Amino acid sequence: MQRPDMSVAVAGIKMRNPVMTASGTFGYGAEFADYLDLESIGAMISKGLSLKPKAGNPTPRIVETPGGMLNAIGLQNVGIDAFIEQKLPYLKNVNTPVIVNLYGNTLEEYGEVAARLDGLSGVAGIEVNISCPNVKQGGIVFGTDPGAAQEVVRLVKKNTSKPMIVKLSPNVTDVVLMAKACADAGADALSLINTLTGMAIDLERRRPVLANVTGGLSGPAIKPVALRMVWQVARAVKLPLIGIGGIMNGRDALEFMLAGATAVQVGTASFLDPSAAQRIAGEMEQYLVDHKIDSVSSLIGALEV
Ligand code: ORO
Repeated sequence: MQRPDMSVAVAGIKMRNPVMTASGTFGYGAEFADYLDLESIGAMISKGLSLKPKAGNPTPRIVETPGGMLNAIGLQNVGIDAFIEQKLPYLKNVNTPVIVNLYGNTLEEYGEVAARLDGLSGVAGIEVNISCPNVKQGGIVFGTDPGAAQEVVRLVKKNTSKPMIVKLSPNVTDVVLMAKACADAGADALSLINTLTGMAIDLERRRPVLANVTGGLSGPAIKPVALRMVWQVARAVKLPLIGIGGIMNGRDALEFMLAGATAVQVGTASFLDPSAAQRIAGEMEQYLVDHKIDSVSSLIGALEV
């Protein structure tokens, strides 16, 4: 048998396989080059970038929890100009699509960051973060209100000709409502889910573990929630979806595709195993070989209910 066709496309971004690296878990790409072949994965997504550099929240800002971890990084990043000058030149020499995750402290800032990236070669698309749970301004403020989300999506759309993915928050009552709002406002694809707001307590010190008190929960603990949300959104919205949430191996990734995702993002797994994204793509391919399936795209939304 020939090797299965692992390629997929999300909003015109062609990928050799469905495995992308989730924002904030893969640095700016180069940091991982010693651990995996950057040309073995589907796409890379940068840490969320803002107009100005940002130091993030005070430490401690990461803690392990049962089946997962909490983070409260606070969107630390080098700023969009430093990314373009210092990080992008390296990435341009890697034959893998680069998607830039971006956010704004204000509505206008979202538009401004998107505008700086427009027309730049080496940027295959953008992912708009309206779902960071760890900052007071920006992020989730726009991701829990359908009207506010639409304002961001419309403004970014006006400022970019690149494919626009919008990253949704699970910290809402009705994720389908948010997905529809973003679709109506012009999103080209949706990624879901960002982390679930949680907290950890140090009993002896009677204090929260994280300096920020709360953080975003990720890892296998959230996979069932993420699968449910991808499945619900897939039934309600026509856009391509990118599934995220506790994907540790190829089987997890394929479950997201059955639920309706065209591609997946690997995040927390890269902290345990920095080569996880490459390994997961290989495991997906092996599943197809073992089950005599010719193309991974035939599994998208193929769940029988
Ligand atoms: N953490 C998350 O869990 N999601 C985000 O979008 C951003 C952060 C962070 O920088 O704290």
